[in-house]
Amino acid sequence: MTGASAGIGRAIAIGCAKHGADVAINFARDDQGAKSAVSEIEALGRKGIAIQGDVADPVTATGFVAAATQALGRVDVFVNNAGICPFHGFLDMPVETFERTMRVNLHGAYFMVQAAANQMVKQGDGGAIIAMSSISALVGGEYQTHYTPTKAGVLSLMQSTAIALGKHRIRCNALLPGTILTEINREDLADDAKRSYMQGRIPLGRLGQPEDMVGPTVFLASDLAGYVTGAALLVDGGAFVNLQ
Ligand code: RM4
Repeated sequence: MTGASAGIGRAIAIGCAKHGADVAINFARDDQGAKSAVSEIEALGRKGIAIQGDVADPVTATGFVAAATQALGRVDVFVNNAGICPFHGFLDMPVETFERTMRVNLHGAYFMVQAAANQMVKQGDGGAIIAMSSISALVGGEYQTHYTPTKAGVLSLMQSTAIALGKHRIRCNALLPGTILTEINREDLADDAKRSYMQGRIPLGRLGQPEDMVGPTVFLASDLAGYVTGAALLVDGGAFVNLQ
C-alpha cells in the first residue's frame, strides 16, 4: 500500500487489516501519520509496518517490496495509491510541478507495480494489484492538466499489466475515485462555490469519504473478483454519468 499515512491510502490500509490482512505501508513524509496507521493495524491484531520512501525514485519501489516481504513474509495484494494533485493553471504550469506530478503519480505507479509483480511471480501463487486511478482518467480539469494524464496513464497501466501478468495469475484493476475529501483537495474544496458545485454534481448527494474506497478495494483484492482483471471501477457517487 503506497501513500498510506493519510487519506484514501490510510483508510484502505486499516480497512484491509479489518478484513484480515497484514499491511505494509509506504509514506513520503508524514511519519506520525504512518506510525498511527500502523498502531491501528496492530490494534486489529494484524502485523503492520511503515516504510518511508519517495515513490518518484525507482529505488523506493524495490526497497519497499523487499522490506514488506521481509516483514510480512509475502506479498499477495498490492495497492498503488500514492499521488499528488497541486492544482495549477495550464498556461503558466511550472516545469517542475508538471514533472513532479508525472514522477509521483505515473512513474511511481509503474515502478511500484513492477516491483510488486516481480515478487508475486517469484512466489508463484498469483496475486492482486489495484491502482488508484480516478474519475479524472475519464474527464478533465482546468487546473489539473498535469494530473489528469497521470490518472489516465494509471488506468492504462492496469489494462496492459493485466495482459502481461495474466499468465502469472496476477489480476490488475483500477479504482476510479470521484471527489473524495482528503488533504489532496482540502484547499481546493475550501472554496464554498467549488465545493457546492462538485457536491451538486453527485447523484448520491455527498462528496466521498476515504472509507468509501475500502469496500471496492477489498472486493478487487479478494477471490470474489477472481475473474476480474483489466477492469476500471468508478467509485464516485454517480458523478461521472451525471450530465443532467
Ligand atoms: C480527483 C478528482 C477530484 C479532485 C482530486 C484532487 O481525481 O479530480 O475532483 O478533488 O482528484
